[in-house]
Amino acid sequence: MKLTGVELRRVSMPLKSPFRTSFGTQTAREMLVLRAVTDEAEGWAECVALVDPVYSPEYLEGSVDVLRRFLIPALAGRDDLTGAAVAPALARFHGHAMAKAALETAILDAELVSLGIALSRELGATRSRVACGVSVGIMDSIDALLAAVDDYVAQGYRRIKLKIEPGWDVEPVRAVRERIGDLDLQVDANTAYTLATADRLVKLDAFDLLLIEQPLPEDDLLGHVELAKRVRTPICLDESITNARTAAAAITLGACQIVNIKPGRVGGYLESRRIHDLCVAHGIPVWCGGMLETGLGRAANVALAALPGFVLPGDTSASDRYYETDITEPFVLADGYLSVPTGPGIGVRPEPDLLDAVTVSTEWIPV
Ligand code: OSB
Ligand code: MG
Repeated sequence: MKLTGVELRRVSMPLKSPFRTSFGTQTAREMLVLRAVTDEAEGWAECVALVDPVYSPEYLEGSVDVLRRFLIPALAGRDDLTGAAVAPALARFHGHAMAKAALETAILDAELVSLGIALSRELGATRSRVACGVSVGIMDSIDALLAAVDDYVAQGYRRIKLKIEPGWDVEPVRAVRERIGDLDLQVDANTAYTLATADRLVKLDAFDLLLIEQPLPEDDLLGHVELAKRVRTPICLDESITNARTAAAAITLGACQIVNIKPGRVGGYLESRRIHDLCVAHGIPVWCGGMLETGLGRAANVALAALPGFVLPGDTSASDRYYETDITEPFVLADGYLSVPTGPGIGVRPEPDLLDAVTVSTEWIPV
């Protein structure tokens, strides 16, 4: 396969409701959509970097720059391009996992479309549908939180994840646990705690949570080892797990008992599969994280979440959790599950009119 060029689109999609985490509030999802044009087929992907570098060091305009200036040009002049060849070709550039993941996914999609193979099959999926959870943001009041949770429970979500930060933790978790009975419940701190404020996390042991996600800063693996001795609730890492090597280190040190695999954060679906395989070998449960994806990223995440080691429900919510109108055929929850796409590649395509309606700017990068 030979790459002709990549179209980068900046897209802005209003969120149905503001999403507040310990690092900020999002009211719209602005992201990049990539269309890779090859001599065989076109491939699509989204880059999940946020506008500001507040979740990880990457940010949208940084992704545009590194794609245009370094990553896309590194794929020029080869006629044997495959999805698997992308990461080695980009390896000399440090960081920028989300930009690399988007480029790899778009090329892999083009390759699999040309071969007529579904991404789920290529990755080794063993299920045709995946159980879904929902990530619920920090709210202005417990009443508002309970109303949102009631609504998600009524829609059939199989587990609830609450965003927490110091001051929004024990009380909301207690209130939601009382409200939902024994439905699976977990929390995500997005690095908002330190060992000094960890007493609040010890109190969460009373609420039978599945896990506490990323309580401490991303580079504080030893802090998580220490915290794991103080809390009974299993610790799950998100931000800290940047590739299979850091996953192996975290597991070996005892910094986590569960891993969130988020394809953008780790550089793509092929690295995600390596982390999955490593975790299965160590008996570590995994689940698929999310970055408020459109239908493009959701399709690929659902394919990944269908691998056998994904034993916990993911943040793979239905399109209407996020958007009034998705840019693909919407993903619809059925009995708390989403179906794994069966078409070739990621299995979905943007609807041209819907994509155009949310496109802010378009740039063609020839190679
Ligand atoms: O930490 O998992 C996170 C969204 C944006 C950035 C980071 C995170 C999240 C979520 C939402 O929790 C997951 C989703 O529903 O896509
Ligand atoms: Mg998280």
